[in-house]
Amino acid sequence: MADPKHDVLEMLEELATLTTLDEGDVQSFKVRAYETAARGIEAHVGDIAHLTAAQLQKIDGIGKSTATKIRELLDTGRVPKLVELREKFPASVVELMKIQGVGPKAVLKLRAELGVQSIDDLRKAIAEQKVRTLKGFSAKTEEKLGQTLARMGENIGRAPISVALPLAERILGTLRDLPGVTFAAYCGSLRRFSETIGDIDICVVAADAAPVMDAVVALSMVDRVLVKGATKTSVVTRRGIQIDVRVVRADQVGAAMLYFTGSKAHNIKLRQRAIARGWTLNEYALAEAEGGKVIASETEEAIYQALGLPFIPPVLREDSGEIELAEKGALPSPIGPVLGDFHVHTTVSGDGRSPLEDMVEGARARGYRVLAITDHAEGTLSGVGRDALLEQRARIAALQAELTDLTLLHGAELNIGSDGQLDYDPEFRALFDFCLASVHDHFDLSREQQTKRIVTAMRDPSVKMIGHLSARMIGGRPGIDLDVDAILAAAEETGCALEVNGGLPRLDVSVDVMRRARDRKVKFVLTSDAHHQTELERVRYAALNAERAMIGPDRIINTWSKERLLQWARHKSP
Ligand code: DGT
Ligand code: CA
Ligand code: CA
Ligand code: ZN
Repeated sequence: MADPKHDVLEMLEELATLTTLDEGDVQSFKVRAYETAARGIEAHVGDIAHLTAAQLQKIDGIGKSTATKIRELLDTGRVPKLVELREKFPASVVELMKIQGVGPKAVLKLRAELGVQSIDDLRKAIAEQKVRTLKGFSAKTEEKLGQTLARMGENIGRAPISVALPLAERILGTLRDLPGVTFAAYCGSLRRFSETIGDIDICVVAADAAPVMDAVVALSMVDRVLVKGATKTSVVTRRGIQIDVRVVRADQVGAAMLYFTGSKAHNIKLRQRAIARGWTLNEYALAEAEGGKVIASETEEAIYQALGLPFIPPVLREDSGEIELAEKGALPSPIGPVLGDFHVHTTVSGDGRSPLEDMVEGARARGYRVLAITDHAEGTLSGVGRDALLEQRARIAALQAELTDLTLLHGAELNIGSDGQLDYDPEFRALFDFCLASVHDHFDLSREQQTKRIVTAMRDPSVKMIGHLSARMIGGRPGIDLDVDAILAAAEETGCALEVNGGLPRLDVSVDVMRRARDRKVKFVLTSDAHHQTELERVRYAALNAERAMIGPDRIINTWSKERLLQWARHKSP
């Protein structure tokens, strides 16, 4: 097993989902138990593979029956309870729970009374107006469901990047461990860092392709095999995600990665450049059209260079002007080192999972110069009262006394109320070094109200940054309705920055909003919104997203000098 901890977490998550269905209740005691156990495992430092069931039970949140299941998974790879639940609830039924507003009770009812076994079945049932005949449903709820399905539209069947990326990394871990494998990487939309992923494409270089193909079909998450060929295998996971793995030759891996990274539109433009030079470009090589002499194939850089272009980062390969910019040598500069994080939680927030000391240690390990501790303020469900915050301030001051290079800022993530009101009072807020403010509720207000509440928060002197502007969850909740231009104008006018949240379910602000801000003097901050020490690394996802939107380092506050950074944190001005 490549990463036992990851496998255990995945099992607990699957057990929680399936048990939700089995019990018909999201709040069921058993579901909670799996979720608590997952948090315990996640927070556990050190190897879990060698722990006995009794030792596992000593980890916070793990009871006897969960400990037994973990051992079953680690020892035999087969957990009878999981097998039983999977038989009861096939993947297509579980998928119904992804629809917003459809809970376990509704899934069970739709299945028992209308025989709905998949999203397609549900579409049909809605079209035939059968759903409204069920007890607890009405014509109105049926219509709403139809609208939700329509809105999910082409994203249905696509996996959010928060699911696809960890899955892909896990598969790569397994493949890289195989003897004879010298290279394994994902390409496709995942490498371009798209928000949703149709399927996961992986390229592998190996001495012998057969063991790689065998390993792919033997992956623990595989539900069914679509194709198993000599060099290409496609499988579908139990969560319905397709994975295409191709074994390619070492001297052709550049051409393969370029081709399978896409996008298709980017590839077509490149191929046109090749043709104009009397060459061909495919997944094997850039070569002369006549005679087939290879010009470049081993690296992407060599192929771009032969085509008269600098290397184009994968996140830009959408044919949205990147080739033209590359040709002129005008691609935006890469985003330089990040000097610090401005959105970080600790165990003082109800939902934080690492103590202050660990978060500070994590920041130090990353070489940060600045770290703002921003636990949830009292207006949020998991928020903190004044006394606890003052106590935290004293702890931060004590830690600061031991630090030389790293400056700690004490802050809070304020909640933006429905009218733009903020937590505490202006005097108390003025005592913070740095506050961000974010929307955590009232998602259904009108565009006008949503815009107004955020602009009101931006104008408050204590608010230096708006956190996760739209409050969306990719693959889950849609963002709030906003007049983006009005928000951008207010950001320009007030100097209030917009957060580029690197949490994968959020990635908020979106690339789309950043693109619309390109011609304005809006400032951005890359953050991790870490609730655990290990999540500090998510700041790199924020950087990738800023890169996708072609936002240069001059607009990203936490790549500036430390002096300038602190000045902004205190006064909202550069
Ligand atoms: P997805 O999977 O829908 O999120 O998006 P992609 O971009 O990963 O698309 P996919 O998996 O169908 O194909 C992977 C890459 O392979 C794609 O980005 C470009 C390349 N590719 C696939 N089919 C074609 C094709 O017909 N022509 C060209 N030029 N490239 C193709
Ligand atoms: Ca793909
Ligand atoms: Ca594919
Ligand atoms: Zn937060």
